[in-house]
Amino acid sequence: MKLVVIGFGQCGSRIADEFARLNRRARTQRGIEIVTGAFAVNTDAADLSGLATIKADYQHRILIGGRKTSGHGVGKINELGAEVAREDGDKVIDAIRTARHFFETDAFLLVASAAGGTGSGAISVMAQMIKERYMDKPVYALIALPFEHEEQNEERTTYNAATCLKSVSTVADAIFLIDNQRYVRKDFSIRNNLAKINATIVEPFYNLLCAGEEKKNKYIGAKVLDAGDILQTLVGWTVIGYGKTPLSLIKFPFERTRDFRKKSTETHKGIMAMDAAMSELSVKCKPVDAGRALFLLTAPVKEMNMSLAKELGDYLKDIASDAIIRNGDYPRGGGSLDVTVVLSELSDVDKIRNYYSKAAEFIHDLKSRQVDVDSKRREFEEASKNIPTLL
Ligand SMILES: Nc1nc2c(ncn2[C@@H]2O[C@H](COP(=O)(O)OP(=O)(O)OP(=O)(O)O)[C@@H](O)[C@H]2O)c(=O)[nH]1
Ligand SMILES: [Mg+2]
Repeated sequence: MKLVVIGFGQCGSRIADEFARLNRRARTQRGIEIVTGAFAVNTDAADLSGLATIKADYQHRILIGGRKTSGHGVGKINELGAEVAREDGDKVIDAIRTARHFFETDAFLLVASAAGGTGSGAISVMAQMIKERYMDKPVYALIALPFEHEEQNEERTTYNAATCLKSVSTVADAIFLIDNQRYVRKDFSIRNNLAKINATIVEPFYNLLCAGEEKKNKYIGAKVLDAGDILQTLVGWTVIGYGKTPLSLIKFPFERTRDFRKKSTETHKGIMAMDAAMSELSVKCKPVDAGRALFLLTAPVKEMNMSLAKELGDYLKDIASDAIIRNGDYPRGGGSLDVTVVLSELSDVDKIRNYYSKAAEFIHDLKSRQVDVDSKRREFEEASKNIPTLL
């Protein structure tokens, strides 16, 4: 599957940059393309120049809102992010057409954080513009949710998240949810941590996007998971997970014989990888709430067999009992057995529901606070009523 990836704001741009890096890896390791164009859009000129892989010209690193923000961001006011996108969105639409193999693109992936200003505000406006312009291609969003400490310290964070998620859910065909907090690794410095987090966020997409693009026979699975399967799976709220089991983990003396024990070992490794993928889902959710799901098994060809794929399918069906499940196998890789899982069409996500109710409280508090402020101001002005001015 081939994507045009467009990042908005600081977080979105960095993750889009990571997708550009993923494409470079696919090209050098596997000789295939998975990203037909990568773009970064921001109101902050300095952030754009800090990217590594996205082409460093004004058509790929696109500055918007120059007049309103003088290139310094919108300071977490996502209404301003949305306004700037409405005014300058055409710059992005024009740039997309320059993507090298644009006609081969299967879908758009728009990326932003929910809690900032630029990305949070711009992503839904741009999703709408792109959908109107390119009606035949689905538009997906990938949204990074704030860290716990950001939610605790700042009401605006929750408010931005709620308005961003609601808006984007009304226009995008599917929304990948990414909970930053679940990617925290305490032993890295913040800068490295974000870089590490971004690499971990995009990793599950590598095999998923590559599997259907392989041209060489030996890398084509018994059941290929191609763009069609992915497009059919992605609807509404979506999470993604990825797990791997090293193949050297469990060694039996009869490793090379095709006996029962070998088969059950493989199945065991497969289930372990799927378990890892399910416990590393990008946002906590209940698999029974999924209406659609897919899994991809990636492993060296000698490690795969039909019963393994069937066992994994049964296993997923047990925990995501209401989902239509699609699957595929991808004979690639060396030392591990990898499983990518996508759960989509989720009917409920606790975390989002929480944002909605907290933001509603915040709006209510804000209104009553405003009434207090107004009456205090009136009293204050009243006190100066009989004082002459010098102007
Ligand atoms: N995963 C991830 N999250 C990030 C990254 N950079 C910022 N964030 C998160 O994104 C949110 C802040 O949004 P930004 O993307 O920095 O904001 P922006 O869209 O540039 O908007 P303004 O700076 O307000 O104009 C916070 O929740 C951060 O934790 C990143 O590189 N990776
Ligand atoms: Mg910014």
